[in-house]
Amino acid sequence: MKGAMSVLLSTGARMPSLGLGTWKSEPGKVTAAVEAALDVGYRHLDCAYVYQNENEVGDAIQKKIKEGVIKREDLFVTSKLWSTFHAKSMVRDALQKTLSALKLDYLDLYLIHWPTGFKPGDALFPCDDQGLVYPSDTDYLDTWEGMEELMDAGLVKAIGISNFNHSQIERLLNKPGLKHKPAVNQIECHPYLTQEKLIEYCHSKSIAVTAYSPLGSPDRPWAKPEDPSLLDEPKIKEIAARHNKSSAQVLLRFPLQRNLIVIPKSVTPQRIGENFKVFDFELSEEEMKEIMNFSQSWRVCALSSAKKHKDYPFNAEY
Ligand code: NAP
Ligand code: SBI
Repeated sequence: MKGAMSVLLSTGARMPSLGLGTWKSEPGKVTAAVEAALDVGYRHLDCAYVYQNENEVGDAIQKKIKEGVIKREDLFVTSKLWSTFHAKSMVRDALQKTLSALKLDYLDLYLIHWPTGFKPGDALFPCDDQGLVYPSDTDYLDTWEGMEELMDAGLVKAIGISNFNHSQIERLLNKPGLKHKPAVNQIECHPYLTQEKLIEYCHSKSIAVTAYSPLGSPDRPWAKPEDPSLLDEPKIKEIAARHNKSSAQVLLRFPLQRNLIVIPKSVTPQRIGENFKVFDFELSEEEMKEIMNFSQSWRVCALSSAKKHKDYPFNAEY
């Protein structure tokens, strides 16, 4: 099998192009899933405080370091600052919670999970009776200063953003006194939401792009029977059969050939193995175009409860 791929970040570090997603991975299943992933060669884990399973992810990392399967320095661990911790004064404590749950002394990448700050407190989505989130009065430019301090303290090797649109990134890049540029923007990206303009903009600014929900997130809690399903698309199945691969493998190869990083989630050991076998085949230019043609601006993660927030990212075209 050909070796796994990586992307060079603006910090000079390399980020493995394929990582294991952990949103919705139940605490009772995620330790075994991460162990299985590390055993078959994954070296990149995508975590977040809001997933409420970082402690169990950390158990697996510890176990595999103790067993000698991996060394900390060979692993790339990402986590994300949740929206209730956007006040600059809260950023360091939020990171410390994540580091102690993961049982690590640094992260490879820490992202602002959403540009939208929410009211601080125990509720992760503090909502009114209409279901709309209570915003905080924070500005993500101040949050960014808190992130920069983590870099300077050596607690994180790189900082980045997630779910930021083009104008929000531009505003961040133009921030007076900016000390560290975002290394990565993590965004939803799959054949129903191909994100050409945002990806081109990020790459033009040397910001690497991670594609989330690459399989269309079939286990998203708000899935409806009438929603489109990437894994069931006949054309994807046809391309997969041509290469003797599964539809999931085609959906993962697609972003890799666009120089993206991709983070499929699974808690099923067989699928975890299958999803890693994507470095030994190539989609033709024609097939890439065919897959790109599925584009229909369909989002898994619209964060609709925050659509009235001043920093809601998805009202803009890109
Ligand atoms: P996804 O990776 O597109 O899909 C996960 C679903 O696909 C699970 O139901 C999984 O089932 C199934 N699956 C995995 N491999 C499969 C295979 N080979 N064949 C058939 N089914 C397969 O969805 P996602 O979890 O939304 O996105 C991936 C990761 O991106 C997340 O876990 C998270 O780390 C990150 N993310 C970030 C954000 C953000 O705001 N930054 C938002 C969404 C996601 P089983 O687990 O049952 O095997
Ligand atoms: C959660 F833990 C709960 C809800 C939720 O909805 C939006 C999408 C999201 C997120 O913010 N990041 C994810 O990976 N999924 C999420 C996570």
